[in-house]
Amino acid sequence: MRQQHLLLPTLREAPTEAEAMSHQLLLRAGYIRQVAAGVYTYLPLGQRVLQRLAAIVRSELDRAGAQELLMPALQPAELWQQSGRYELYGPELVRLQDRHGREFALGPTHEEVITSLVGSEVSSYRQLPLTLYQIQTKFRDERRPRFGLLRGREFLMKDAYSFDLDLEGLDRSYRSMFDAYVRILDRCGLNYRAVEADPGTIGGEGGTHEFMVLADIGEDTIVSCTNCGYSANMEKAEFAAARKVDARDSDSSGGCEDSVSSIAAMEKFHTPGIKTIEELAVFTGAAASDCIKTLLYVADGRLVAVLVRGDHEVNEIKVREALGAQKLELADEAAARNLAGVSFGFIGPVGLNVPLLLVDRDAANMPEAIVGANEDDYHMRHVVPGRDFAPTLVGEYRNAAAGDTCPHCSALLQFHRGIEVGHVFKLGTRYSEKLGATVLDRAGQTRTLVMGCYGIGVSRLLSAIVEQHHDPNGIAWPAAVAPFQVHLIQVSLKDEQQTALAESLYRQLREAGIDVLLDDRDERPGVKFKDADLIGIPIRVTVGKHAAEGLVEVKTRFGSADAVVMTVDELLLKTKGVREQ
Ligand code: 9G3
Repeated sequence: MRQQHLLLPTLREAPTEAEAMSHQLLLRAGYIRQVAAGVYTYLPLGQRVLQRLAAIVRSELDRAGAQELLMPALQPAELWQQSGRYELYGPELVRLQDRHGREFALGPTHEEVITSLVGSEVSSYRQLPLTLYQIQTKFRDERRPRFGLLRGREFLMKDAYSFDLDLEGLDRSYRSMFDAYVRILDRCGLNYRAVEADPGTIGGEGGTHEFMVLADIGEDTIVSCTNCGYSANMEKAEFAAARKVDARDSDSSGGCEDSVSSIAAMEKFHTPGIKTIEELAVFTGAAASDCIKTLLYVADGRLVAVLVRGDHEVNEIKVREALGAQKLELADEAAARNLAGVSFGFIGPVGLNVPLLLVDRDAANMPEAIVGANEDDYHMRHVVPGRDFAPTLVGEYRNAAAGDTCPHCSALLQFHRGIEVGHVFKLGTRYSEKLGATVLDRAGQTRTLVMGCYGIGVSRLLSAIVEQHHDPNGIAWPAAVAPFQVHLIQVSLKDEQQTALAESLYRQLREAGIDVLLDDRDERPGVKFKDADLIGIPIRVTVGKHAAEGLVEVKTRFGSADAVVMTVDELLLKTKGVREQ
């Protein structure tokens, strides 16, 4: 392609509104433009990368035996009512009416449509296993669209659905998709982890894994073992229980019982305006780990207090599971006032009037603690769990934290930020039951299909790759996904020898099956090279001062190696097979 007539509007300055580096670079390098919050146009270069990604996804899914189809974005509300999800999802589900007043949704995902289809069209076990997929635009009205393509309201997703007769079949289908995802992300040149995840509201019965691209901008925290390969997202991550006796308690001979008698009676003290653990630690000179945080939640309508050590964070998934609750939300400040007559910062467990008091194991094991006094501007010290308040339940209700060790091998856990680009779920029969997807088995018995579902955010993948493949000058695409393989730059349009060589090379490279972008613009060399660095095509070929001798300068976008002067034949040899790696 000739750059002169290519719609490739590069920007000198980083757009101020773009928080993520990938968002800035995709705007600056002319890959995308924003149309509305979380809604983007893919310019020609952006579209080329999306097509490359889609091709990688297709080839690996086809290889795994999945079949491509295309379902509508416009979905009748009835299907969502049948699955029970029309009410379950709030404003995130984009709803609309047709001219007759019939209700529809713009598909945020396609479990309903596909299960209904397979329910009508598949009737025998002989047609199984079956995995179907599509690459299609999805709609989710996110509260906070952010980071460009990383959290959009309209985005491109590959979604796949497997149908099996039994759980063993599901395990095979799941494994085969999992393996395809590994190959896809490897081909995209990504540094990622497949982590154990929580099935969330979609309600999986078996396992679920997330594929997380390691990047600081990522909205998720990944916990992984430094020794054995265990990795999970923060919601799901477990850790080995700490030893019962605290290090500070080294003069006591054993368990809490011995030390309790030596601890003073609890005592209220004045802490004017001190509302956070950080303020409390500064004010008292104690460590955050000497304090206990008390948080109020509403679990399926019931009020619950959850206690964790001051330096720990509550894990709401673990709390929800311990309570067997569907829904868990932080209570609002009015509830705190109502209950204890105090504001949030001064709530504590002593004499607190809640039916359920969940205490994290590490908080329960503290010899003594500083807690809120349930009175504005006061805290209590020398509070002994068990002596001064009685937990309803003690368990693991917190997130893993620095210093925690692996639940399997006890090595130290480490933490990374990650961008979720893929997710595989074992769904079970939840949708097939509701939407009546059954087949007859070998014995002529009716069996409900066992499903899995598998997603890859294709547009998110594009951003995630840029997060991992850039430098201060711009993007540096892995060859397999680059919009072009070679960027051919003619330094001066006035030099006839350069024109002759550039045109002949352009033709020869294309004849060799290589995607070439020819910079034939009448611009200063500095502008051309700056744009080339920004755009990030892997191989840069400059036709300049050596053109008369038939020589070109070749430089790769990544690595610091200097440009190499070579003949056209050497170049043709070098560019052969760059895509295949
Ligand atoms: C909705 C809305 C938002 C949603 C969903 C439904 C996320 C929803 C989970 C999934 C699960 C899998 C197929 C591909 C793999 C992932 N956000 N999820 O179901 F109505 Cl508004 O989409 N779907």
